Amino acid sequence: YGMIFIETLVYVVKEGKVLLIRKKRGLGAGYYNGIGGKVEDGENVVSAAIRECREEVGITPRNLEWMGLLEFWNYEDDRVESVHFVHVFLARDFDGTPRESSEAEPIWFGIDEIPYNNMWEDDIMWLPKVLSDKRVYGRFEFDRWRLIKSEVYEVIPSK
Ligand code: 6U4
Ligand code: NA
Ligand code: NA
Repeated sequence: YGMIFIETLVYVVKEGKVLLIRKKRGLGAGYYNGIGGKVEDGENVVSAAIRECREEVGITPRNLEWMGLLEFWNYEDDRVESVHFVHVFLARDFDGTPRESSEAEPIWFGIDEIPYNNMWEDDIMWLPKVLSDKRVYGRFEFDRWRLIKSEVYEVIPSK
């Protein structure tokens, strides 16, 4: 059985623009993505999300809104190679000024100019919902990093 990872993904939205990073290394290098990474020992999900924002682009998000959970199941033939549980957050304000790091280059995009063609293939299935303030649950299966199955749901808020 493969490894299980708990990860974070933060979308900073301000003045009609969203802050993405162009990842310089690791999983998804060259793609645009939200800011994030693995939750480490002794951290909770929110503190990991804040730490990744500081490490990758030098900003501190002010108020993280939890927007959902994504599961990425990566298969190699019939074997599960890894499973990623990714907690997605929105931040509408932040402290600091975005700066480049060894991991990432920060770039602002208009909400209607998000470069989905240079992002993970699943992003277009759920990110528009998150950016219109809907919570999501998604489950995606990849075979050697090719998307083979996807399910996306909007989470109904409880009264
Ligand atoms: P290291 O260098 O090990 O600390 P780290 O930045 O913690 O790496 P990495 O590079 O494995 O993590 O990247 C994890 C990030 O990639 C998480 O923020 C979630 C994101 N991610 C993975 N698959 C994704 C997908 N299909 N769509 C998406 N984000 C994905 O939008
Ligand atoms: Na990271
Ligand atoms: Na990390």
